[in-house]
Amino acid sequence: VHPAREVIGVLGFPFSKGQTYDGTEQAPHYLRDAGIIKNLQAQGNTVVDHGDVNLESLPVDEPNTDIRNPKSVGTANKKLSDAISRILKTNQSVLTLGGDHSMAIGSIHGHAQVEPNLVVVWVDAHADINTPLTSISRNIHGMPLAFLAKELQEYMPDMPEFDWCKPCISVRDIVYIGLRDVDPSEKVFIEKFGILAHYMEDVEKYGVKELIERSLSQIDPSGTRPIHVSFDVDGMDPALTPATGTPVPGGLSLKDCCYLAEEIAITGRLSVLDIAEVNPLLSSEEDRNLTMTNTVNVTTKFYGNRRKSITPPDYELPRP
Ligand code: 4U7
Ligand code: MN
Ligand code: MN
Ligand code: MN
Repeated sequence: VHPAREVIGVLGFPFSKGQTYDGTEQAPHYLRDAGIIKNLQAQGNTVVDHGDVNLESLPVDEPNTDIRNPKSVGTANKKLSDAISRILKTNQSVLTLGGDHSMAIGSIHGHAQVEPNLVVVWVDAHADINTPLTSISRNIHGMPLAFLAKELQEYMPDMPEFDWCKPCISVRDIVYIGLRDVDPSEKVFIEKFGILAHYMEDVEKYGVKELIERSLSQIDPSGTRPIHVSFDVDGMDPALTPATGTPVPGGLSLKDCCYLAEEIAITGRLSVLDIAEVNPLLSSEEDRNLTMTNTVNVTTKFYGNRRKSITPPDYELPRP
């Protein structure tokens, strides 16, 4: 069994060029402001804040490239990959605060350099497995898994900006939860490769309890492999996380997400968690606060906070 990574290293990735809206680059700031680190500490975790990945001097992309912003997305994610590997090598786990979901390219790549045996739990309304040739939007946040999965490479055009990114996972290492807006091309990949995919319909049909149990045992029957959770907040219902760029109605409830996160925490094998697609600039202040509150709440559940309540190790009952 993998040695537990007891200290949480928090790393911000203030980036938005994987899609077209400004705002996700400010999410790390808003999530820290909403108390994400204080909450983790209050429940007894040791947390080290590594600040944000420095993205000040990224190359500037030409406007009419085949896909949007290949240079800046490629360069930023290389930096993220290196930073994640560096932190994991000090035996901390990593909580990556994105950033749009193109961040999974760097995050999973960096993780795989240290933990080549990782499995990926992808919580999202979307499958994010378009290639530059199948994508309608041309936005790289809809493509990260195509960059990462070995089996997809024969469908990938040559992309010099991503030469550093060697495919490092198999389609067999991925399980999706929460899908409800999958493009035809993505559906073909899922079926062709038999990728484990749990759609919202399945959450309804089997309930979150059975689905999580099944997901974890399907992807890793031995229950020994390091877990990478890539959590796109649009996997949650937009009533809970309205401040996001591509909301899709009918998503995971707060209860679903808490249960999922609690079960992942219980495995003791979470080594990287991405929080992606929070966009503080796309909603009213009220909806922004709601999004931060719910995102922070679920995040703490991944690190041992329980709805049945926990007592910090140093708590002492007062005596008169
Ligand atoms: B996200 C989409 F076409 N599939 O490729 C695309 F519907 O990280 C959406 O999950 C991608 O939020 C959404 O642009 C990316 C679209
Ligand atoms: Mn999504
Ligand atoms: Mn996504
Ligand atoms: Mn999105």
